[in-house]
Amino acid sequence: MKKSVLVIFLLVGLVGIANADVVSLNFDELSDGTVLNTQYQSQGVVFSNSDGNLLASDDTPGPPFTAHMAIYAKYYTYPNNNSIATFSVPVTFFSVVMGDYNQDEDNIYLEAYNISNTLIGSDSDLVPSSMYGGKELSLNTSSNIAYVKFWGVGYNNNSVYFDNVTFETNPVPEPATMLLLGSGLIGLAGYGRKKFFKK
Ligand SMILES: [Ca+2]
Ligand SMILES: [Ca+2]
Ligand SMILES: [Ca+2]
Repeated sequence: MKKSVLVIFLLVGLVGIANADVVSLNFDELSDGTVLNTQYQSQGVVFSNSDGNLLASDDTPGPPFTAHMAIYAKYYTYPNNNSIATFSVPVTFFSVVMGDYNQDEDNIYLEAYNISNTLIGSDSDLVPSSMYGGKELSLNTSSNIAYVKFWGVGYNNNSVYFDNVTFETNPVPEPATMLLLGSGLIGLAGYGRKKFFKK
């Protein structure tokens, strides 16, 4: 019996692995000043910002940032704004690194919303004033994320940079795989019953 349970878990695991798709963006391939809003549309995400375009920057505050990273165009004049990532694929995991060059404490926030604009996940942290670089925020959701908002609140120019965006698409088992899994389970049930009657 224990063996069959193990096999079922293995099968379920394989279905998940076969269909999960992880996208990681580090913006390193973009040249300084590139508008990155629609650069990754074919991978299922479009970026925007409540204050205009997002640009690739070759600044390097510190790890885990790597040049290039993202910055919003008018950060000197309007610090407290939202960056938004909107998905055209079913996403259930998202992470992003946010931070800047020391100077100020930065409270960083991440929120995920579904298609009905309902909050379905969030994360937050504090980037200390002594820190050159950033921290990672992440969230997992049980339903699909339509878009995420992320922003910082700080004393000086805010947490203007973000980098290392990762998102995972919801593993949706394909009909063929489900059929295979179903027949496997029926087979296992038969095997288990045979073994039981032998005893
Ligand atoms: Ca980077
Ligand atoms: Ca800071
Ligand atoms: Ca700051």
